Amino acid sequence: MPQTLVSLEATAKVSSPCEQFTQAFRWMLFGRLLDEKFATLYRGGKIHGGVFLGRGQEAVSVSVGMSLRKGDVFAPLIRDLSGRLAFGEPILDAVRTYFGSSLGPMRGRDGNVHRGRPKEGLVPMISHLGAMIPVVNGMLMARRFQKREGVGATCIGEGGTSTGAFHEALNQAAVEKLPLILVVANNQYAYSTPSSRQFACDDLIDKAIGYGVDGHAVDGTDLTACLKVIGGAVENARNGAGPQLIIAKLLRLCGHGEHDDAHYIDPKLKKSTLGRDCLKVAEEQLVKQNWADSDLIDRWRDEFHQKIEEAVALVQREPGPDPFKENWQAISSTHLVEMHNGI
Ligand SMILES: Cc1ncc(C[n+]2csc(CCOP(=O)(O)OP(=O)(O)O)c2C)c(N)n1
Repeated sequence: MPQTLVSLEATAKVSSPCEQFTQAFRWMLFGRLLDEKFATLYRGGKIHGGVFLGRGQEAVSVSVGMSLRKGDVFAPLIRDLSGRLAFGEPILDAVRTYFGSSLGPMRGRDGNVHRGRPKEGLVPMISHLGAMIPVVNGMLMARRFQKREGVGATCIGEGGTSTGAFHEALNQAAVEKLPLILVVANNQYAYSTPSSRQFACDDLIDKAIGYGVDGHAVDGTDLTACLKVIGGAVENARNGAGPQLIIAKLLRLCGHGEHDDAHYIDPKLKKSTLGRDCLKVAEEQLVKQNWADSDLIDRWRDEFHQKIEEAVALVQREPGPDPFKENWQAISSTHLVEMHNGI
């Protein structure tokens, strides 16, 4: 396997604001371009099943992935391709899963986003609607019993906050003072349901008071703010402050999935500050600060396009799963049991 395809670069922790911002922008750009490739392949009939994009949510997602360390837990949702990459997921895991390659982490059994590397703290997704919060709680409780360190982060949409799983798990995390970072991307729509039909409090951040946890509001279109607020919340959880609820406001800049044309999104919202594209905002900041110029950004774009094309070309030649040789019973599959050892 070409080494360049393992991952973009080491998730080394960076110190200066310039280094941190630049690295975050590169992950955002890489995630955006990979998402766009999946959308193109889907439209060309090359990917079966759903394709779900994180367009407009990359600043939030990358800030979560970059704030975590080795030994932490990350349970990403469907819009977190950028955050997965920043956390250290190899690009090939994403491409192999979408193409159903038997060499992928789910061995061709999943069509899109329910992949992970549990041993490395990257939890395979069960559902978008609250199910991952109790899973992260359980992993954090296990770590506590084993006297191991580490925090756990997961993301959810504002629609997911209406579920029982969200309520039960956030309440449990609060009572147990777990180092849970729960990031809500309030992208204004749960599929086609607007947030006015989702919750009746003035702002979702008010829920932090009800659960007795720290709450942080952030502009999800502003990378600088996301790095600061999400990074700060992760450090709070690491230092024993208990669960951290973050509400990031933004707008979903795509359909729920690529099968959805998002015709229902209010045009006024698209023109508002919520509708800003976080990638464009970050690019403008990068240039304004003299941390990069448009030539350098174009070179990064070319570099990522090349990595993506190489990965797609490689995976297209890989075989799908052979049902005569596979043991596909989830509970008894040795592969999955092995993957879960040591959590
Ligand atoms: C029980 C259940 N009902 C419906 C769905 C289909 N579904 C998946 S995600 C979703 C909307 C989620 O909205 P939100 O939580 O706001 O997240 P977003 O998609 O905006 O990121 C729906 C209706 C599902 N997966 N499970």
